[in-house]
Amino acid sequence: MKYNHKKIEKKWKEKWGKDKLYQVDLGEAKKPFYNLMMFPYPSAEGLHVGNMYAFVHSDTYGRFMRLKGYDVFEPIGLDGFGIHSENYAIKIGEHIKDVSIRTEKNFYNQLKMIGNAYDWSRTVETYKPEYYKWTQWLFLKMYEKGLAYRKEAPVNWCPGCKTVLSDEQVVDERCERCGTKVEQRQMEQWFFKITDYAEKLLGNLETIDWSEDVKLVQKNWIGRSEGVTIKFPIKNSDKILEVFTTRPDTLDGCTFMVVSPGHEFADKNLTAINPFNKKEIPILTDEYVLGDYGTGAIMAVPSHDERDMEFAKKNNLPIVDTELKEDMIDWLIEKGVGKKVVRYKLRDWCISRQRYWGPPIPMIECEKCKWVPVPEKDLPVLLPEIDDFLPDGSGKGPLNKVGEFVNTVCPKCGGPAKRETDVSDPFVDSCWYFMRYLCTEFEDKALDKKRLKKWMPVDMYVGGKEHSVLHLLYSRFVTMVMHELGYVPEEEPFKQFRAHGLLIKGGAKISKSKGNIVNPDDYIEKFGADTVRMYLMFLGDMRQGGDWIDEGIMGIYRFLNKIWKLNSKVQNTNSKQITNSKLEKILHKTIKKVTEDLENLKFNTAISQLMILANEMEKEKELLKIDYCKLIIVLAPFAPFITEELWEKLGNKDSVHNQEWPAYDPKKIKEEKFQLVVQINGKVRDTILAEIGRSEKEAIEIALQSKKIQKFLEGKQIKKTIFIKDKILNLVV
Ligand code: ANZ
Ligand code: ZN
Repeated sequence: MKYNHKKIEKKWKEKWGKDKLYQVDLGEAKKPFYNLMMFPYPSAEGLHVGNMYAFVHSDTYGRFMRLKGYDVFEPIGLDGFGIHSENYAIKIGEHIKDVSIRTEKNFYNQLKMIGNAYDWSRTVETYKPEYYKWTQWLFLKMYEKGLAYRKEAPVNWCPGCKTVLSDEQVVDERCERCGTKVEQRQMEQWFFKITDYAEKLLGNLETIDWSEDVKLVQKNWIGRSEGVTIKFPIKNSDKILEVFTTRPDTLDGCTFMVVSPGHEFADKNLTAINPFNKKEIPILTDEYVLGDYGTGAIMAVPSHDERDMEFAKKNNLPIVDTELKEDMIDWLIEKGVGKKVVRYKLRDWCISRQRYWGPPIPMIECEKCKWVPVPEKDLPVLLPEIDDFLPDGSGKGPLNKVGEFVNTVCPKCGGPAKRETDVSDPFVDSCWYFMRYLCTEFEDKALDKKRLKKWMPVDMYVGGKEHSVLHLLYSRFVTMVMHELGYVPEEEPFKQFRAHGLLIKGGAKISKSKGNIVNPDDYIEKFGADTVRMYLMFLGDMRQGGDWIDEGIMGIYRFLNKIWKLNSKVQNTNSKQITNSKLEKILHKTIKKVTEDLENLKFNTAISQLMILANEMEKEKELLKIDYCKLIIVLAPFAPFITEELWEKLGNKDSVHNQEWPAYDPKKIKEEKFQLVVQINGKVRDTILAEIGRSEKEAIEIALQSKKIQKFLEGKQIKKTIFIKDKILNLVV
């Protein structure tokens, strides 16, 4: 029978579903292993092959851990709320609600096709009320803890998406979503106080096993800086202007001061006094000084600082050299004008979005009581169904146009009040989803402490590094807060995180605009999911990414056909069992290599080794069933469908995915060469590298070719030889 991937994959998809093969009893599991992959956000009709790239690596790892005896929990869901999905719906001119229903079906069908070991009983979709009810609850918890607050501040405004963005969503001054250049607008918004956790977010980086480059990006983003604040008295006043500097030793070179445009001293033409030399210096205003870093004011030292120099030249301000060389800090502290401080670049997380497709922020503004949180019992604050969901750029979200939604009563005093009409940033949805997966059956609470104690932190998380300071930083922050509230056992959500590289095609990023989209469905149809999976993993090291080449997939397809045909070489149990030592060795070497490679997420080299083994087996007339079975098990994480079918054909009743990962015997992986020790009359005269398994006759021939041995034997007769196989040859003369 030929390898018919369509029939096989359909059959097992159904059977696995029926048998609930990949469902884990989260309450009872003995050896929990939480294998997580970043859930996708639908911004098109379906998944592209780049999404699949990350998923199959992660799944193969999870399947490996499963065979190693762990109760592997591998969930999936959809990050369907948010601007990505909404912008797509607007583009194709359909309502986001209809688009979501359709894409959910498509995404889940595709995810089933690729054969990942997902627990389909615990999916999470961020736009379902049963999920976002708890996202709103999370907001309330933040609010109760004083970590959610409102302030007017200059915020990033995207004219394309017509909403504000967080700092993390602005990349090179452009919107991370649509690429439009971001403007600054002064607006009142909701913020999460992530800055309170700056120190912990930085310090804990030492304790987690993450890709180093991702840790470095977080470290720089948090941006710790040690410096001093210095008080400058204002002339003829009891006011002072405080600055933050990392260079107090340049104080004598400070010839003017600059405040940010939002500063209370902005545009006031004040004069300050340099506390070191008592010289009078002007206070100017310019936007090169940031309002929300340090104190929003600087001491300008044009002789040492480039920006200050530029500003001084432009405005004809004095420039003097500095002479202070010693550390000024002690002097400043002694005089009571300076204080050591630590500052962070990290700013609070702006979470308000003037858009439709997100969870309404559960706050109510009462004329009398001001801002009042929606009581927990009234959650969820349902997102009203409206036809006109387009953002209008007014600075208010589309919900502001829905009277029945906006007008409400104050939960505190019962008086007239208005609902907040902004929705929260989609990154609020995704900063805690991995905890909800574990608790989907609890309808009366977001998080179950006992459950989280058993399963958190996530054991292995695989995903893209583009989320280094977005999702990955926010998740750490929120988990820290949930830890303080007693829900999560540890502060850190992800014990291990590994970033994967990008999948490209023909040297370019796969994108619609480049016209090089690879639709995984077509390839799955033609070659099967097993081939697509293995090809994606064979393209290169996961961390580096890979270049998809259409022709390349044939190699993997042929390999799986070879595996299929090997089945016909398997001895029936009646024939004699002869161990083939050469094959046995390659088999054990393969188990060793695949084990170690999978432990290190080196999928591509593991596949190469499996190919070597398959080629060796192909040379044999007959194969021992036990050997072939081992091959099938170690191949199973990579190609779950074909291995399951072959496993059944071998007469097994239980799933191949419930077997035990085979052990290898180190003794069977002996070196192929050895050092032949050649003695003459019991004295070592040479050691020669030789292949193992040489006979006595062959060993003598090898010895006689050695120049050293020839010298000792000159004019002598070999009377006797003593030979220990693969060790010593002693010539008696
Ligand atoms: C005097 C000076 C002399 C400075 C010198 C630097 C070099 P980091 O390391 O990034 O923390 N600064 C302080 N607050 C600022 C703000 N709100 N906006 C813009 N610049 C600000 O840098 C700290 C330095 O950045 C501070 O030290 C201050 O300039 C400037 F030769 O003070 B310095
Ligand atoms: Zn009120």
